[in-house]
Amino acid sequence: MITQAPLPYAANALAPYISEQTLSFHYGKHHAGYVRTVNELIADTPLDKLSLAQIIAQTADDPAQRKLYNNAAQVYNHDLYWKSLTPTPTQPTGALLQKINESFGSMANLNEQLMHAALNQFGSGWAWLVLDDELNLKVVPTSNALQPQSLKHLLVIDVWEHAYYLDYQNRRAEYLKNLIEHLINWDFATQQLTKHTASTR
Ligand code: MN3
Repeated sequence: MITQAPLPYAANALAPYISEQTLSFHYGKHHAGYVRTVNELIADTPLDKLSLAQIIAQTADDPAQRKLYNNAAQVYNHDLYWKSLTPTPTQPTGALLQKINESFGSMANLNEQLMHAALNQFGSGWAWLVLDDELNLKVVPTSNALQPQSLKHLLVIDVWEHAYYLDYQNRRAEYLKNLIEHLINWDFATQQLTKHTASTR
């Protein structure tokens, strides 16, 4: 059995950029629904003893387990999305800022790539900041529940309509601009960078 990680802030903490209503539905209905479906699918099977990461790894390449993979990946993706946001403004500094400048040339270029990947994702999906095999930062879009090949995730942006439709209707660009300018948790991205670079030594 898996459990839903708590929201790292109050449901009204990201307003006015993401409303309490959006966050309540998103966490309490959408995210919770994925958790419930995973638990229904693994109940009374050997998978019930595994962690969420193990369930994702074991089902990723198995077409017969597509429904379980999709729901399990969505549980992980949302956990990462909540942690990728914060009501307290942060800026990249130190090793992260250096890495951003090496990989993208500037913060402005990174933000532009995040915007481009998220805005141009056709239909539902995610825009990720990850470390590639050479430990360069990369922006990667994925469709629906899919995760990037790299498991070294720094942060992720939800571009499913349920993430913004109550607040912005069809204006995905406005949601993304507000999120990128005001809500990204660069301190969390720094923690992730430290974790992922330490584990390869
Ligand atoms: Mn979502």
